[in-house]
Amino acid sequence: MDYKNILTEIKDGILYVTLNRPKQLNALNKAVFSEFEAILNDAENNDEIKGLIITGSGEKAFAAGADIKEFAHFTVEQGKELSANGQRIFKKAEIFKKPIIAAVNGFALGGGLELAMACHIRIASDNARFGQPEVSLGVTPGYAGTQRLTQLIGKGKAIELLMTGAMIKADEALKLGLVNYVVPQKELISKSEDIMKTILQQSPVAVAGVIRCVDAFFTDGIDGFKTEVEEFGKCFGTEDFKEGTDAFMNKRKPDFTGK
Ligand code: DAK
Repeated sequence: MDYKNILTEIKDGILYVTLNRPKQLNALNKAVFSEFEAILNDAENNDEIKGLIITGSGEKAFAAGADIKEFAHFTVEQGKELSANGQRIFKKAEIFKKPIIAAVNGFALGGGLELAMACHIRIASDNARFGQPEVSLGVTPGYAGTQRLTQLIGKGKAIELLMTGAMIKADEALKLGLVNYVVPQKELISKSEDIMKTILQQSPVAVAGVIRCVDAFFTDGIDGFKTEVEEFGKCFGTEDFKEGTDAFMNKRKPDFTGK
């Protein structure tokens, strides 16, 4: 896979996705979005890839937001299109059937934080900074920041961060539940790998089911409890379930195939 704005590498079943515009603090322009979508599409069908770790190039930024220089002169219609397109792509990440971890290695602002929030798990380096500064630019967040921040940290603190545009440090993000762990920057990828490897030892079928069930909690018109009944029931027809229970009863480690 060869992209201009994103680096990719597959190692031990993990696809490393590195946003690669370090001089622009990995700001997300249209090209990044379309490359990211192509990467997700490819990863979905590539059996070699079991999970994704997304990070930013350099030591300063995960992504400092949507590319302000690119959208500065957009019309109302272009603004709506930009937002709808970004939301669609980030939703793809949120309901992706393979686990996605955001390794947040610096600024995660605006669209950058929205991308991190669309991932299943967020690990931050101790120099990471988080915020939705869009109001300072005269726009509301456009890639579902108002929705996912509220889901993750609750209305009271979310609306404060969204209305003030304030930036918070990694330790505060941890307290708020915005990130799962904070580690020194040099340990960021290894911590992300540890968590990913633990997930990859589980049944991929069951992990994908968990992703769908959790998403159902937040999806209008879908009963998450019913979704769980369905997902739970489906597992009984899988090879992974037979393998998992057999391994338990025979006191051995399971070897899941994801079937
Ligand atoms: N876009 C484009 N370039 C950016 C950028 C961004 N978001 N953030 C940084 N850069 C560029 C800077 O312009 C600078 O480039 P040069 O001037 O050297 O060419 C380079 O990256 C280094 O940045 P700084 O020199 O500013 O570095 P500092 O360490 O001094 O400051 C900073 C770091 C992160 C505090 C600062 O760069 C900053 O405040 N950046 C902007 C952060 C921000 O406001 N982010 C939110 C972007 S708004 C929408 C849909 C979605 C969105 C909006 C509308 N519609 C549907 C309409 C989403 C909006 C956002 O994400």
